Amino acid sequence: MASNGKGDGAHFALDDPLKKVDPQLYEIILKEKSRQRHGLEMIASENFTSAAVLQSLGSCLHNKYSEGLPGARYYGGNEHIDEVERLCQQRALDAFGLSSERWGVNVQPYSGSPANFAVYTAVVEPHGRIMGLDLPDGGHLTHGFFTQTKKVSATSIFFESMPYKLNPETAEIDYDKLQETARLFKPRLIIAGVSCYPRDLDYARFRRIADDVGALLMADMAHVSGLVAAGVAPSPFELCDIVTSTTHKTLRGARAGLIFFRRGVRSVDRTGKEVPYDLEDRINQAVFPGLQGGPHNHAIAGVACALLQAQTPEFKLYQTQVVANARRLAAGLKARGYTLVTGGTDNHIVWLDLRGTGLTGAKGELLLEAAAIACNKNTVPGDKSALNPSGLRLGTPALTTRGLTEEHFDTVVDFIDKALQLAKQVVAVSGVKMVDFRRVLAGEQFAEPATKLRGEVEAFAGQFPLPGLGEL
Ligand code: DSN
Repeated sequence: MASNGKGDGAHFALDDPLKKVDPQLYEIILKEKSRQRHGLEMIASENFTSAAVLQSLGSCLHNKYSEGLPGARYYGGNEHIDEVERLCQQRALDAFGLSSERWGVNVQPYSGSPANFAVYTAVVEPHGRIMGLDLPDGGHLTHGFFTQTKKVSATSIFFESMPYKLNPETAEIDYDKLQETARLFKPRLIIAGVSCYPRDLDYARFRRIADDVGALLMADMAHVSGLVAAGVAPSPFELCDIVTSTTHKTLRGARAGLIFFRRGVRSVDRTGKEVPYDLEDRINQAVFPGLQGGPHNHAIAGVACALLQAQTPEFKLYQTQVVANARRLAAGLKARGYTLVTGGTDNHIVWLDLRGTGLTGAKGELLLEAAAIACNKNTVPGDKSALNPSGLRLGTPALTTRGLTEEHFDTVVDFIDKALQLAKQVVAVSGVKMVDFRRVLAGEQFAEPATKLRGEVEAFAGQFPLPGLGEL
């Protein structure tokens, strides 16, 4: 429908559909749906959630305020909201094989970043010390990123953060150096978590380091929580005090966050007295009233539903395929001469190092986007600036949800290679400046090969169903 963007006039009925009330917005959503359907989604943190999760998100639960916890709310009318939240809590424990005697969970964080910040405010005093993997080495902003000139993340503004890094030789986490630095820095909290790292974490090593310096150990398993639930990646629960996660990446649920915290005995002191954990109240109070207001009950329902799905055999098969596809993607790219950070993958991430190709992450990302392949530029270990990264992060969760298997990823490798070869040809004409690269790519000289490649990708992607979506 053509649209003037103003709907059908000044009046609307509360039951009118979006298409009628707001055709401009409706059309934008349809365009995004088409982009998702006809492109290849390879952003490692994205996924396509199910119809049942989307239905929960669009439900009447959205309308309700419920500050507080189940059974202790600041608003009336919450008997069913309490049921939803308790169901979500129980399923979160079940999905990761946890007993409610040893673990509790807060399911109210709006997403992963607020979940992490809530933990810090709960267990670290203002300007207390935190250690996380440096962002250019694959860590997340919320793990404390700062530069020489700027405290970028609020974690580094309100707490003192000290990064640990990858070993430049192996590109794997430098645990020896982490131990050495931790002994000097004496952090209150160490974070074992990543945003771009294709290898399993050694939680036992993290635990030993945390114990050595008397720190709490928090895992941020946002990227791998689906793999953990399916048992295809190591579980952080046995060895950590606190575990946070988002719920919409490999876990494939609604967008939200979770904080798991230990209950029961933390240690036994020299006199034989048991020292209990004191995390539960601190963390619950940091989430509300410390940082958040009313929980997003529709999202909590969407997470509850995804956590039920995460306990099925289908989900285990899906996660096994996610990893198999990532391995095939890595092998295919290596066979074509590309360099991968760490040389391969254990999980859903493939980390491409473009140094030495004449390309940067931004140029690679732009050309892939022109070819309807979505991924993101990413620093690689050794990069001097997070603003001009030399790598690309690719992921398999979203395409695996659409049904792609290993042989389909051979075709995906072919498309990526074609796009990056084309990018090199563009650079040969444009030179290194991004502004010139954009201009030459958009110009006549490369219109035909770029359009042809995009057409091939769109025809390929269009064969695979996009789950979960009805009209929109
Ligand atoms: N977790 C980030 C990512 O990996 O894309 C977003 O915050």
